[in-house]
Amino acid sequence: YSAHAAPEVVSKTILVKAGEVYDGKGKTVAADPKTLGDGSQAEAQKPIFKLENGATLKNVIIAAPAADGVHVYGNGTISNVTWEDVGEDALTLKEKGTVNITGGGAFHAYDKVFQINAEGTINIKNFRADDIGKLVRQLGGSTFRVNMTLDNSDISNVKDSILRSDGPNSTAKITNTRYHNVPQLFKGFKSGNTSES
Ligand code: DGU
Ligand code: CA
Ligand code: CA
Ligand code: CA
Repeated sequence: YSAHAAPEVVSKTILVKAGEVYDGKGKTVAADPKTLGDGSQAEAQKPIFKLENGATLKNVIIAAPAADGVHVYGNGTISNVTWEDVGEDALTLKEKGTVNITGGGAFHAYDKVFQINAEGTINIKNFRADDIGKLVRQLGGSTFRVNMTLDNSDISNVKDSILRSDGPNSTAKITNTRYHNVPQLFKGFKSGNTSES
């Protein structure tokens, strides 16, 4: 059950060009499983949205199947985007940059919500996440620096941890956030590189 109209089915990745804004005005989209992916844990699915450097994605609900979600190349702004049922993952940073995520939420992520595959910063604010493996994961075994912040959010029913990295120089900061059924806030960071208040 979901309280919105049938999603608009996206069969080819929507490109949001450098510096441009894609405003969904509250519409719901989903991936065509035949072309983008079925939203399972299979790797190499395609994203519904590809953001070039400096692009903005806002006011969109991503329904199932969500395939590989959103790919960000460089800096990106994500505002009021809700993943109703995260696919392989919800968003991936593919090239060095800063991603600012404000509002919205992510639900039913079997493993990762935000996957960080390049050096950079991810700032998450006013966000809701429920029934997830991890909220942010820096690519396993990578040593580039990633700074993660989470502020004024509500996180529940986490299997692993909220923020996770193996990178010796990566940092994580959580402020003013509520938790329910969260086994660990941080995992894999060097001691002294995390803070919570
Ligand atoms: O162990 O499979 O980073 O989805 C490595 C993982 C990783 C993928 C990938 C992704 O390579 O999860 O962007
Ligand atoms: Ca993956
Ligand atoms: Ca899911
Ligand atoms: Ca992925």
